[in-house]
Amino acid sequence: MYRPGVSSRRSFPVWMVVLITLGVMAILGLTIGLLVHFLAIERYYYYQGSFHISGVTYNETCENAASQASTPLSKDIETQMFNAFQNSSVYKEYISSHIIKLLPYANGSNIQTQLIFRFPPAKRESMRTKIEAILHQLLKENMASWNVVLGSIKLTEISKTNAEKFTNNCCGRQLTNSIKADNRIVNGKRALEGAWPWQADLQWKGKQHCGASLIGSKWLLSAAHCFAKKNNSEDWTVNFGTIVNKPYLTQKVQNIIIHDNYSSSAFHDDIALVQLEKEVVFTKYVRKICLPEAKMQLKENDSVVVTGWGTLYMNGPLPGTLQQALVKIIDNKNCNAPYALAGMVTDTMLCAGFMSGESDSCQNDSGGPLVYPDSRDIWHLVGIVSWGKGCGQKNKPGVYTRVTSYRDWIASKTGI
Ligand code: 4AZ
Repeated sequence: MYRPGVSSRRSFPVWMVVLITLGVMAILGLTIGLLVHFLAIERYYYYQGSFHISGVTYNETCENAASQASTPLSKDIETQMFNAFQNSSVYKEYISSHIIKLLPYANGSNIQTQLIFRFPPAKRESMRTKIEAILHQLLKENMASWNVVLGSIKLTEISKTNAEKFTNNCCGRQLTNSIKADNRIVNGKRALEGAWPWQADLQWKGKQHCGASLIGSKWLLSAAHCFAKKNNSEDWTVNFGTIVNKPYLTQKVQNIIIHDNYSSSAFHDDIALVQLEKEVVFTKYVRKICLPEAKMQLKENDSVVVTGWGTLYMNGPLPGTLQQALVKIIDNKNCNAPYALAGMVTDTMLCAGFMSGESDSCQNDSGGPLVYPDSRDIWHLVGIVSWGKGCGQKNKPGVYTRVTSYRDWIASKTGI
């Protein structure tokens, strides 16, 4: 039967057309988005590069301090690698390259490096080929000076987690982007997160009392005078992180080892070890500092950095956020001048600061680190904040326990 107004052709209601269109657009959008995300958006790629050298046998991982013997070779390789990538067609994608290990290998050593690049996933294969070619060329050019075994080069992509684990377990490495981004202690400046990841806050009965440095997963180095009349492990907690009231990590103390010859009157042997109840898991914000070799020597005017949550001036307020100050090494002879510390500084102490005053450590910085970067920017613990005549006073630089003098003592108690 004919019914006017009713078409024999079936049509969809308007709402359904709109819904279907929206659905198709959403699926299209999602597909394009995912394609862009996976193929065009840049992400970080981590590689482990290795090659052999003949002649010299090194045995070190970055978990321990680089020895002075291998530093020139590592520095040379790192500099040349940096230049090679900076001056290559992949300079825009290049982020960093470092030596991680030098291990014994058949009459020589196996050199392991870590390389970081940033590029879109679509370039993965071509980048790999280019990186390999640049490394190959670099090693060929330096074959004679480094004794490279050509043909031993290997490049493996590794996961971000594994790459970070390598660096986190190294000693003396700052979080890379914490270094330049921003620029008390006395006349210091606020430290960025991850800049001094070995710095610990020693709290006695819940109050900020001293500083300390993480030297192993279970060990901290601090000053003996922090524990004078306060040597009950249970009263102490160890915090990590830059803000006193917002620690990343809190650890309990198992044992405190104070140097047997510590004398409170003369501040001799002002050094102590703090053993943690549980091992610290290293992260980019909690890492250990390298210990210097006993024979390492610092010169007058060498730049070092002291960090801590100590007072901003004598009997002044506490800052709450970790402070850092650049100070200069002052030779013991100059430091002991009659107008300065007049013979009170012994061989097992070192002076750092400025004769003019300026920056200095102060109360509650005690036990904290005085650190020195080697030529590769790997930081070493050279001093422990110990004592001073006031803070930031003219001709009265800060006095630190000289860590190189206690290298054997530390090894005998900790095995580090
Ligand atoms: C202190 O009282 C203290 N200027 C620590 C370091 C310095 C002075 C005093 C060095 O713990």
